[in-house]
Amino acid sequence: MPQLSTRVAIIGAGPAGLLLSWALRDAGIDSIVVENRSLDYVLARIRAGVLEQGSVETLTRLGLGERIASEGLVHNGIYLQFGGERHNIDFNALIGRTVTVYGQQEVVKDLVAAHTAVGSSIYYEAADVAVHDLESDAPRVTFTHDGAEHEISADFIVGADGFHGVCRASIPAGEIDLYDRSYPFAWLGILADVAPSTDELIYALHEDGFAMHSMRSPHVSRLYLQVDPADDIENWSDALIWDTLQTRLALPGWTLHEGTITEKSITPMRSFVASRLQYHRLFLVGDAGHIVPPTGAKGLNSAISDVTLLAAGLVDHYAGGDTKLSGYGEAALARQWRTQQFSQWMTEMVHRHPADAQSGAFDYRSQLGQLDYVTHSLHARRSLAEQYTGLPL
Ligand code: FAS
Ligand code: PHB
Repeated sequence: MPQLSTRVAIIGAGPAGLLLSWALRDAGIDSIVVENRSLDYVLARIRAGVLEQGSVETLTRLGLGERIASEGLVHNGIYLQFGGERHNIDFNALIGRTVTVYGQQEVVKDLVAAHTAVGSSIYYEAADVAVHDLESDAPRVTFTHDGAEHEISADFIVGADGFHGVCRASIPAGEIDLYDRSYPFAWLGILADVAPSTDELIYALHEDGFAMHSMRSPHVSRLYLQVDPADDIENWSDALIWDTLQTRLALPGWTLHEGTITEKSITPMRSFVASRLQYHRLFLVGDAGHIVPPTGAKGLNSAISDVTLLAAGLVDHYAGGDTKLSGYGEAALARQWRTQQFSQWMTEMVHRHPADAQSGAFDYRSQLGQLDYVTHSLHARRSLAEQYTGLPL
C-alpha cells in the first residue's frame, strides 16, 4: 500500500477543496486532495453564478483573478420585481460594494488549471475513501486509486466533500447535531444560448410563483423558476419553461428574449448547518458543513469564506500560533448563521407559498408589503446590499 504523508489531507475537489489546497500552497503548506469523481465531472457541474466582492478579492489575491477580471460581469446591484413593477437596488450607490457574475464552473476551471500547472497532488476517481484516528494527532485517510489501496498520514484532515460526503458522517453521532429545514418549493434552472435581456439579475415574485433572470456571459442566460419540490423535469418542455418565464417576468415595455435551452434541471431547496465544523483533527468547509437555498447566492461564497478562515488558522498554526485554528469552528459558524438567516429571509420573501396553504393568500400580500418596504426604505436597501454583497470576514 503506497504510504503518503502530508500536512493537510483534503477530501473533495469541489471549489472548497481546490481553493483550500491552493491557499495552503500559497502559504507553503503542502496538502493532498482526494476526490471520488472524475476530473470531467468536477469541471462539468453547473452551479452557482455570483461572487461576493470579498470572494473576488480572495481569488484575486491568490492569483486566480485574471479571467474573473476579463470575463466576469461586475454588477452594481439587482432588481426586485413585484406587483407589476421592477425596482433597482444599487448596492454600489448604497454601500460602495458590488458583486461579480462568474459561474462556479469557471472558478473550478481556474483552480484546476492552476493546480495542473504546478503539478498539485490531486487524486481523482478515488474509491472507498475513509478517514481514521480523528481523535489522535496522526489522523489517516485511506482510499483506492487505480486499483491500489493508498494511505495518507496527515496532521489534519479537511472535509470539503459536500453535503453527501464521508467526513461529517465520520464524526460520532453523539458529538454533532444537524439543524435543517426544507422549503415547499424548488428551482427549475436553465442555461440558454441567448443574450441576457437584462443588465443585472432580476428576482421576481409573481402570483404564480418566483422567477429569476441571471446570466453567465453576454451570450448565455441563466434563468430559474419556482416549481413544486416533487415536480419532474420531464414535465417541463422548453416551450412551457419559456412561457412560464414570460408570464412571471413580464413587464410593460420590456422583452424577455428566448433561445436554445442547453441545460435544465430541478434543484430542491434546503437549509442545513452542522453544530460543529471541527472535531479534533478534522475540519469541515463548505457544503460539508452547511447548505443554503440558492436565493441569496451564498453557497459558493460561504465555501470561500470558510476556506479563507481555515487557511488563516492553519497558517497561524504552522507559524506557532493556535488560537485562530482552534477558533475556526466558532468563527465560521457565527458567519454561517448570519448567512443562513439572510438566505432564509430572501427565499421566503420572493417565493410564492403554496396557494393551498391556509395562509397562502395572506402570506402573498404580506410578502408584497415586505418587498414594498424593502424597495422604498433606504435602511432596508442598505441592509440588503450589505448582506448580498457579502458581510466582512
Ligand atoms: P461541492 O459539493 O461542490 O464539492 C464536494 C466535492 O467532494 C465534489 O467534487 C464531490 O464529488 C466530492 N466528494 C463527495 N464525497 C466524497 C468522498 N466520499 N470522497 C471524495 N470526494 C468526495 N450556490 C450558490 O451560491 N448559487 C447557486 O445558484 C447554486 N446553485 C446550486 C445548484 C445545485 C444543483 C447545487 C447542488 C448546489 C448549488 N449551489 C449554489 C451551492 C453550491 O454552489 C455549493 O455551495 C458549492 O458547490 C459548495 O462547494 P463545496 O463545499 O466544494 O462542495
Ligand atoms: C446564478 O446565476 O446561478 C444565481 C445567481 C443568483 C442567485 C442564485 C443563482 O441568487
